Amino acid sequence: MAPKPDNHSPVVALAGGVGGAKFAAGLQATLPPAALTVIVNTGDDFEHWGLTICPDVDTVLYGLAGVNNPHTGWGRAGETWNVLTETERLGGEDWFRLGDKDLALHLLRNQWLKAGLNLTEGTDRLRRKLDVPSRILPMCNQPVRTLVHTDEGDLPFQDYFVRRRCEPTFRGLTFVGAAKATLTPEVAASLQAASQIIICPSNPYLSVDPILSVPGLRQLIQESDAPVVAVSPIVGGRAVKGPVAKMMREMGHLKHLPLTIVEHYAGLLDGFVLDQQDRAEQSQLPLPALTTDTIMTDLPSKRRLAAEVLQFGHSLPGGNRTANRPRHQNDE
Ligand code: FO1
Repeated sequence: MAPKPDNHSPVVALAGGVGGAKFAAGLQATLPPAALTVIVNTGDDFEHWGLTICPDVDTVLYGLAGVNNPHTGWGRAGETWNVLTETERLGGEDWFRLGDKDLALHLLRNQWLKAGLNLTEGTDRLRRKLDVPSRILPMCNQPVRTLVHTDEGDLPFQDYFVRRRCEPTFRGLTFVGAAKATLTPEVAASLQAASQIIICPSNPYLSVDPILSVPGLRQLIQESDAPVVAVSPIVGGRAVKGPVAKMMREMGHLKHLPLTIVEHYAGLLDGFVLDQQDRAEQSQLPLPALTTDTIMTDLPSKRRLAAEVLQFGHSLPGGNRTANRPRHQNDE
């Protein structure tokens, strides 16, 4: 039986950007202080204005610090845009909107990275400065960059997502650099000590797969005694936010999207949480499922969902996943 959550046996969440950050905020508000560790996608990271930008790490950081922009989901609340406006006036690139407060964080992190801190250390410094009680762990310290294959050719992730607004038809992904990435001691230790592992309602292809592409990470989840639960990012056959449903359609998945996601995570899950609007899909699922309201509009709804998912996870035996274990490239 996996241990109960405390500072030594954390609940570990795998998260991408906005959906992951919202759910992680609910977990943080529900669990004892420091009982949550969030492993975050860095496949969206890129270099812009000479700075390393870590959108998902920062979205989780700002969300857990309660300083995020509630309208966009990314960036800071109460942001100003002086640098961006002036950059635009001088003919610089303005398609990726970095606000003044956000930029301050980037300048500082860049200094630390240049001085020799790794991304895990830099992120930990930032979360302490923002009084975040949870640990935020980048999935790895080496650069892994998501490359999106589209009908218009290959696009770096932010070009596809922000500059092109996910318009090109999706054909597939490569996580460039993943094969050379190494598991950090912090990520490995947190997964080994986890009382429960939760895959947040993030895009399985864009946000979670890069995390699972870090060599050894998938195997640690498969070997864990802790129950592993994924929360669906689909509500009523559509994405709550972002392009997941569009991408699934472009891959030929036209219906039964919750089942498609469960199959995508085959061999990893003990349980699945789907939205009440997709209730009809539950009977198709080959594993225990919880059907509930997964829409998170405010802190009480985030907290309610988090509490339900935690309770569901702890009702599951865990560590019983070998029967439906798939053959993955990095499996023996
Ligand atoms: N998303 C946008 O759609 N437009 C932006 O201009 C933009 C700027 C931005 C700046 C900092 C940051 O941390 C995130 C930002 N995002 C922006 C969000 C982000 O690029 C994506 O939502 C994620 O990469 C997908 O999870």
